[in-house]
Amino acid sequence: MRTQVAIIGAGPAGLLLSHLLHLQGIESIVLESRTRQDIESTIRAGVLEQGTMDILNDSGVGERMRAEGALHHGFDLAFDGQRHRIDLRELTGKAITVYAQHEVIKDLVKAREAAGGQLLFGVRDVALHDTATDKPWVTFTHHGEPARIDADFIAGCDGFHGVSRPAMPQDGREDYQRIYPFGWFGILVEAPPSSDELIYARHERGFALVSTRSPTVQRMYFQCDPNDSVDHWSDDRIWSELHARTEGHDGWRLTEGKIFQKNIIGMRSFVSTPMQAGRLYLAGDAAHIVPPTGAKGLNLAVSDVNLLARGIEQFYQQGTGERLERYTQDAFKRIWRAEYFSWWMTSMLHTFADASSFQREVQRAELENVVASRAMATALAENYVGAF
Ligand code: RFL
Ligand code: PHB
Repeated sequence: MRTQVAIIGAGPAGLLLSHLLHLQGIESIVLESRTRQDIESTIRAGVLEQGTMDILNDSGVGERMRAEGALHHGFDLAFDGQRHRIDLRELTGKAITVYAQHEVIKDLVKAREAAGGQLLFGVRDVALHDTATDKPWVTFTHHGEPARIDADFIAGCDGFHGVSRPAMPQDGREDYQRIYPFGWFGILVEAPPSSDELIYARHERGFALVSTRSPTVQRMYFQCDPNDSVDHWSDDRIWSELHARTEGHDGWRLTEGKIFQKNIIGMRSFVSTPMQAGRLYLAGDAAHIVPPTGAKGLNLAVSDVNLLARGIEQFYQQGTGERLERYTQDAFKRIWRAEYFSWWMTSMLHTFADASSFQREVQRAELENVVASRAMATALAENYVGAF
């Protein structure tokens, strides 16, 4: 097989890249190790920044998001028994949309299929070759048969555990990493929303987040031991923890419902540099990870591939690699802002077992500062909506 761009991974990064390239008349083939059913049902992110919505709308895949996504103009920060609203619209003129990542995936897969795009699911043994030359190629196994794609470019969109980053030359690579000493326990619940907007809560027992998926399905998280097991958490134990961490003095109560999914996720900040070598380019979680507190991961994947698509487009249409050459440099501006913001939100809202009493008081004072100072609240809001 031969194509212009071989894309490894059908997450939001790989699928959107393939879609954006197609709109410019550039061919690609997407290789995905999981099944279509699997990628269309894995529960992950939920918050889309304005810039992400704009890219999905402008590229013609935003119809269902506009109809079914929920536009949120603010969220609450809860601590010391009080809730404080961060008014995103008033502070930034922007909003966010809550629309599940797997719904974005469904919309993109449908658009690629409608356009006759090639998505190969269930591939195995993907390996990258000659990425330092202008004739890179990929080998893999599909339906038990060995296969090969020759391409002009390879886009590594295969997430944190993929094969693309390890295939980058190790000389001159630098990785930046912070692993947090806690995880998030996530649940999906059949219930009406408890709140019109998201609630980020800091409590002595640990962080909690009340989010939503639809009028009938809610998403909630609470800070936990990353090595804990969901089997240790009965529904009753989960509810008592969530009630304790989110409810305060104003009479607001969390609505319970049937818990139909439980999972624990680890938390890390990670950046691998450079994001390109020869004809291999990394995008999304393959190159960087943020803890979910700032809701930035999916949005960064989208902004990476938007840059990469424009670079590849310039290469074919104007015959210059100038944008591609500065891809890492351009992408890094947003990436490090988002890394900073996600680290900051995580540090401000979680409890750290080894924190001294001094550190705990300073952390509380920081939250008070954020809600008392319009300047601080504006900085938080600008980062949250991605106005940078
Ligand atoms: P993905 O989504 O991991 O997709 C990579 C794809 O590559 C495939 N793959 C391979 N295919 C072929 N061969 C191989 N060797 C392969 N190895 C892997 C995988 O099967 C997969 O389909 O990466 P991508 O596209 O870069 O997208 C990144 C986002 O998925 C991620 O950043 C977000 O989900 C992070 N995130 C959030 N981001 C937000 O912007 N807003 C949020 O509200 C938000 N909440 C979250 C989150 C992530 C979470 N988890 C589970 C870590 C909440 C949670 C709980
Ligand atoms: C989610 O709804 O999954 C979600 C929302 C906000 C976050 C992280 C995850 O910061």
